[in-house]
Amino acid sequence: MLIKYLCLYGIFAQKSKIMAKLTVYGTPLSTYVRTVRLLLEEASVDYTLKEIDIFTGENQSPEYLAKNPFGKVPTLEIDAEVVYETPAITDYLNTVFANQQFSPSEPLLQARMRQIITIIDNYFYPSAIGTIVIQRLIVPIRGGQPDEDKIKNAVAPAQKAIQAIEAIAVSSPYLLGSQLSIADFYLIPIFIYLVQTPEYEVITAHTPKLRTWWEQAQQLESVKKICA
Ligand SMILES: N[C@@H](CCC(=O)N[C@@H](CS)C(=O)NCC(=O)O)C(=O)O
Repeated sequence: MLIKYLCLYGIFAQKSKIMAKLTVYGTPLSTYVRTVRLLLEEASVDYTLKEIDIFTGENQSPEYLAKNPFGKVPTLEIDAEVVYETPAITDYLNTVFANQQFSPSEPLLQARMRQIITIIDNYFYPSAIGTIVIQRLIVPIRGGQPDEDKIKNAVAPAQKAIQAIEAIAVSSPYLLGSQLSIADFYLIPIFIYLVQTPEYEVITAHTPKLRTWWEQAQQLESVKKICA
């Protein structure tokens, strides 16, 4: 009976994988959009990317706000259903299209994955991307001067966050061991930008495991394709 159920589930999952029409709305440069696209790429799932340019305010258009009231990217459309917030999108895709392969089955490792994602969301992204990367890489492109005080104040929180991740990550070769997980898909897009800033060296000075992890992670074909 169980085998029959599993077979039927497998057929259903396979069918929905073939039949569902997936659309990712977002800016290709966004780290969160890249998190979702890395998962889709690693799972070999077909999808359409509809560009929403956060730099021109397209994310605040009435059409986009009707899909995502917070005006953030990414948003995922599955046929007529809309899902926003990256943790919900990645959980859904991992379950329906990847047979949970991007989430460790061992409970403690699963907790570690959630911890890393939450540390990134709450502490690492705001300091590393929200301040350092924006000030160092985006502000000058738009003709402005980086705010050195803001950058200076963001280094310690970024360091604290990355050291907390170092303390709980396995990092051989991926954050939670031998298999890529959603945590890798979160951290890779941030490192892509952070390494381009002079602050990278000091922020990662005490995270040797993550520096080694990064050497490996940046070699992935999916990373070369999505984060180029
Ligand atoms: N909580 C959201 C955060 C997404 C987010 O912050 N996306 C950024 C781009 S990386 C964004 O939409 N920024 C545009 C804005 O804030 O106006 C999620 O998990 O999806």
